[in-house]
Amino acid sequence: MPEQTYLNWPFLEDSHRALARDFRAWADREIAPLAEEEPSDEAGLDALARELISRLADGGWLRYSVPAPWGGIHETLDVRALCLMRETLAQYSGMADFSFVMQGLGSGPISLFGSEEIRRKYLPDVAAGKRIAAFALSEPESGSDVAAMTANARLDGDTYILNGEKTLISNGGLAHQYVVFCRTEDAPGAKGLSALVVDADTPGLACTERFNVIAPHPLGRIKFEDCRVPASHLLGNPGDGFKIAMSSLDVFRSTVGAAALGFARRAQDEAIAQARSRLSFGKPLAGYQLIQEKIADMALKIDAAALLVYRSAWTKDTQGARVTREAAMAKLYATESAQEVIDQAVQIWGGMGVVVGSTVERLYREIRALRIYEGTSEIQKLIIAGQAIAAVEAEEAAKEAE
Ligand code: COS
Repeated sequence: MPEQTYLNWPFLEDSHRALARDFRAWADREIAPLAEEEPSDEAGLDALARELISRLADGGWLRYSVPAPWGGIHETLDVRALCLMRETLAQYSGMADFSFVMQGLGSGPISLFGSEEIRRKYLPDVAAGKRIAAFALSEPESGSDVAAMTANARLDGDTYILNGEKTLISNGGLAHQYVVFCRTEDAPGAKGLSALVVDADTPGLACTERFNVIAPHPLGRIKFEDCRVPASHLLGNPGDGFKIAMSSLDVFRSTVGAAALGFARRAQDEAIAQARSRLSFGKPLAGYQLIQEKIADMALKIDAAALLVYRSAWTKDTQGARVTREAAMAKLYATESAQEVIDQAVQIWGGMGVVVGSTVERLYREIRALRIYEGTSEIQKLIIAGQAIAAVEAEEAAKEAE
């Protein structure tokens, strides 16, 4: 079991400590037996995702994905709980982490901006695992540059007519509903976007491709051809789409860092176990200073990442405001450093570390996408720099105004 002293940090409350303990005990029973499963075909992946969602729902854990009035545990999404749970699941299985978080991210815009009617219609079923959720933002020609999207919806009476394409959508082809970001207004760039909840069985909606990625997860391309979506499925106001997307990412980006942290902790455990048991030149690897240096680097990076992740989650939970900067730092550092930690774990495992099916080999593939999705590392750097410069400019402007 990985080192647990971080659970005593002041960012967490006793309820979080209890959650971490109970959830780990549950995951040990219910998720560990599925951890080695890595189907690469569509049917196998979908079956595994459904099984994981059903187990998480039966355990009551998906209730952390939505707010209390609509089937959830907490009044608002509790980012520290989400982080602890992703961190734990990632230590067992990347797919379990994926299936868990997509219920939250896929329904996050509904939790944050949905009308009472829309929340009541979708969220309790998401919390019960009866509906699978998806977040449809990226397009073939618009990933980092969200404002460049071309999917569009035009109002016709009391329905929107939606056209366009979304790609690399998690749960694409498996989900029961998609939060689709699209252009509805004449306003340029970010100001013209809106968010609509679209049922998967809407005529004109089709999953046209499934992607085979290095760490298999259900990912699809979704096409919308004259899909009629009730106007009541609009989240927030027309033109709020960009803010809805960014506010959702403000909640979930810290949790990406937490998942990376889980992969890194598992890699460190695997590395230490190997370093202690593997003999080389007559003594365990752990007796060599070059190996000790790697283990020290791992421990340092893991603690630094955990500090950034739980600082960001705590800030969001206790201050409620935008945590764009904190979340960007947490995601950037935790994912980049986890990649380095896992790479060193593979190095300590030597040849066995690159044999397909070994735990460190799986982690090596699992971590890679986290440096890309929900904002690439490069985008996180732009956000951090932008905020640092803006803070100095704001201070100067305040001084001038005095
Ligand atoms: N919460 C609420 N509002 C936000 C926000 C947030 N976190 N971030 C930005 N906004 C608002 C801004 O306040 C601004 O509103 P006003 O025009 O009313 O002032 C508006 O949104 C535009 O913001 P900004 O000018 O900062 O946007 P930019 O176009 O400069 O930059 C980046 C946006 C590049 C940072 C953004 O597009 C981004 O994060 N891209 C990555 C997207 C991503 O994660 N893609 C992966 C798909 S999900 S797997």
